[in-house]
Amino acid sequence: MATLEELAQAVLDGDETQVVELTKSLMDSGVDPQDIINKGLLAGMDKVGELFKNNEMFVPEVLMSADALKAGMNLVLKDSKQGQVTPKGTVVIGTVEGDLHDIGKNLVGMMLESNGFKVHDLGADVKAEKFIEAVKEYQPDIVGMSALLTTTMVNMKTTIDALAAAGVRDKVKVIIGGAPITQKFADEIGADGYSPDAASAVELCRRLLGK
Ligand code: B1M
Repeated sequence: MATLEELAQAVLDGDETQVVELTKSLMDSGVDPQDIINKGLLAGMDKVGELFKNNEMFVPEVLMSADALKAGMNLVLKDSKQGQVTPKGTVVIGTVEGDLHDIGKNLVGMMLESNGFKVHDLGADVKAEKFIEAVKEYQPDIVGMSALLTTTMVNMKTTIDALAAAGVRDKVKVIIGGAPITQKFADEIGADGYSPDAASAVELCRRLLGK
């Protein structure tokens, strides 16, 4: 039987085919999807982060690991999404301007979808104007912003200010997250909520909408 350690290693190796095979095998064996995500897929990505930080892994390899991670996540979340009908709420999500990191944001979006939310993903490097357009077009309950860089997290405040200037701030709840983000920062910039990971982002959205 496939193991979670093998899955983590396959993510680290950036071996998408292997990740897909191992994820399927673990799912077929009845392993808890949260364990497949946290102890397999994300455990592998944590190791990638360490090696990247120490200059032992470089951008092309990191991107291969990211693709492999995404392939595995898609399988697990697609499975848990089946059978859902009425959306619990609508969320517009994006990574803020200047920031290309989209893995965590994608994960949050996928977890929200798999828990019954309708998600409009604006992608990465999203300017404030694009968030405003999306709020007007989709009329979401929640706007979610992600940032992974200390240099781009300031654009969360820029976006909140722009939403206010456009007269739509009070129509939505704003939630933020990403590795450098804290509750203190969320309070400082006037966000309605912060969550440290994808699972608690789902809880936060439920709480904010009273669901
Ligand atoms: Co970049 N990078 N990177 N990188 N990268 C970091 C973030 C860094 C910490 C690495 C390091 O030096 N240790 C560092 C930031 C330092 C800082 O600002 N403090 C860094 C840097 C410096 C850079 C560049 C500047 C490097 C360079 O070019 N010199 C450059 C910047 C490019 C840009 O954005 N303009 C860069 C580029 C890249 C790649 C393109 C190679 C790639 C991104 C690929 C992609 O996303 N498509 C990349 C990656 C992969 C990383 C690391 C290794 C992994 C990030 C990741 O995906 N983690 C990262 C090191 C690390 O974090 N250990 C690093 C897995 C992901 C699931 O976690 O995104 O934290 P995370 O998301 C979590 C939570 O934070 C939370 O939930 C998620 C799931 O649990 N969350 C939310 C996230 N968003 C949320 C939103 C919410 C709620 C929760 O509500 C809306």
